Amino acid sequence: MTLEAIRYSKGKLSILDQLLLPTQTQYINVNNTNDGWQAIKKMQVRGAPAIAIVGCLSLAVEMLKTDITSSEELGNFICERLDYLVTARPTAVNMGSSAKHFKQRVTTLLKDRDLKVEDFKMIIVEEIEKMLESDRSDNVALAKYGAGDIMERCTHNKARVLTHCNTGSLATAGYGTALGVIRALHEDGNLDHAYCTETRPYNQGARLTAYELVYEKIPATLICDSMAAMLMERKKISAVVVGADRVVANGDTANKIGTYQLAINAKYHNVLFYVACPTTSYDASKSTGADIIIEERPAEELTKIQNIPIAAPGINCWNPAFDVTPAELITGGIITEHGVFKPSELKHKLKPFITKGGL
Ligand code: RI2
Repeated sequence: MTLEAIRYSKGKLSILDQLLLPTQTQYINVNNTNDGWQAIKKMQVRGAPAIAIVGCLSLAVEMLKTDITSSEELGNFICERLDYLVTARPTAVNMGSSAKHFKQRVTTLLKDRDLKVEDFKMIIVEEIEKMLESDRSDNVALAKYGAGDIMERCTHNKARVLTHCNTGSLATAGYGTALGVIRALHEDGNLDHAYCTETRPYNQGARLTAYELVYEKIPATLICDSMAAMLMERKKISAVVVGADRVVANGDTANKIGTYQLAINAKYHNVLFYVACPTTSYDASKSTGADIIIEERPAEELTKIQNIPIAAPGINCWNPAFDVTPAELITGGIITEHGVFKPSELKHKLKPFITKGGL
């Protein structure tokens, strides 16, 4: 059985509270978009694809409870709730793209004067529900491409891979992106060892990725973020594979803080550096990483762990949650469900798969 971050059956949504992992496994109900917004903001659910899926499913759950009788009113309600959900966290593109896509669907469906309000509602709800399965199958396809490329290009018989943050079943609808690549290498008997960083300040690596690796019985070792250069120098790492919160047109990539320094380290040590990016995490509307808004989170995430103070009281803190890795450092390539591409070819290669609505 694989880990399930998101549980959904028609009109019922619950999520694994990721703030309590790894010590407690507790699901919480998400009954409406207010609950969805809170869960995303507090990071009870996190990871770029999972944020959009839970946000949209929270809307589906709420829609199924509404008794709005006019299509115009329902359309306004959907659009207003989508705009609200986008405000929870700014850096990952996925919720924003989903909102754009479903708002465009609302506009299109409202043009059909014969469409009954109940049918309008069910079309949107069912399209949202499909996000779960398509995210999972995209991740499986992406992981196979990534594992294949690493084995073709690495000089070792089996790969030793370093990853950062959490990009597994807990960050997605299932299988994972960068962690999916590690999973695929392992399933094919091609993984020598996986290394995961702690991922300070919020420890998604130590709490979540390490949990998934142990759960899946994948041979793995945890390191502090500050050990990455030493690891690359001493442990014959074949590749670094990380996820993405937003990859823009030129290939610049926003991902968890600390990704940029891993890419610099990888370049220095001649280690292939890959970004796993399902098309839903690609943003063609922004040209370079300078256009990406970087979320800054509360100082307490640095100064406390599980509410226990670990820093000198009164010290100033800066807590950007993400950094931008320049495309030129992505030496392995950008792994998508359609293949592995150089950052410079991404725009052209993904063009056929991007619809106007953003998904
Ligand atoms: P995929 C996470 O951010 C990390 O940046 C991680 O790389 C990404 O989301 C996972 O999403 P946070 O939400 O890479 O934990 O799987 O702040 O797309």
